[in-house]
Amino acid sequence: RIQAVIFDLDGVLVHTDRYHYEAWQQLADEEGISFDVSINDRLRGVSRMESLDIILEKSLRSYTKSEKEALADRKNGYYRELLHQLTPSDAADSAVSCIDSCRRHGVKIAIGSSSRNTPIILERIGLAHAFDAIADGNQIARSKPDPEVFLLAAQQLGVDPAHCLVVEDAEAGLAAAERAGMSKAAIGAAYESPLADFRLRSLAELAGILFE
Ligand code: B16
Ligand code: MG
Repeated sequence: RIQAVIFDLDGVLVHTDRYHYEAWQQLADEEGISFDVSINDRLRGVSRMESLDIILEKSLRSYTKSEKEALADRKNGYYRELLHQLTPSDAADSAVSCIDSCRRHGVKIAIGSSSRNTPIILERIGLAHAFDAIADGNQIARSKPDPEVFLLAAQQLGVDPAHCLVVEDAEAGLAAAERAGMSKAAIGAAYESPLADFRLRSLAELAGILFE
C-alpha cells in the first residue's frame, strides 16, 4: 500500500519548467548556441551544471570551469527574475486539492526536487508549509537519475521506499524513482515513458490510484 507521495516540483506542482526553458534559451542565444525543445526535455530533473553541459554539447567553442560557473550563474539570474512572477495561482491545476486529499487519507507528502531554488518557489506559490518533508538540490550530491533525492525524502518521512509513490515529469526522475525502489506516476512530458507504473493526465487523477 502507498503510504507516502513524493512530488517532483518543476513541471509537476508548478510550471517553472517553462521559465527554465526561457532562461536557458536566453543564455544559448547570447552565446550563439543552438537550443530547442528536444534539448530542453533532456534538462528536466537534471542539475543546473549538468544541464549546462548538455547545452554546451552544441557549442563550437570550449569553456573553462570558471566560465561555465559564470554561465550557470547568469542563467540562474534570468530564471530567478522570472520566478518573481510566481503567485499561489501558479500552482498546477489540482495541486492543492490533491495535497489536501492526501492529508485527509493519512498519506504523507514530500517534495523531491533537483532544484536549489525549491525553497523560494514553494514560498511564492504558498506551499512552503504544506509538506511533511522537503528534499531538494541543496541537500544532495548527485541529481536525478541518481535516487539520492527520493531516498532522502523517504528517510525524512520515515517511510520505506517500497511504500512511496513518486510523481514525475522527467525521464531522469522516473529512472531515479525506479532505482530508489519506489512506484512511479508519470505526468506531462514523461506521460508516455515506459518507466511509468501509472500515467496521469492531471494531478486530479492521483486520487484514483491512491484511494480506490
Ligand atoms: P536549479 P525538478 C529540476 O527540478 C528541473 O527540472 C531542472 O530543469 C533544473 O535544471 C534542476 O531542477 C535544477 O534547478 O537551477 O533551480 O537548481 O524537476 O527536479 O523539481
Ligand atoms: Mg520536474
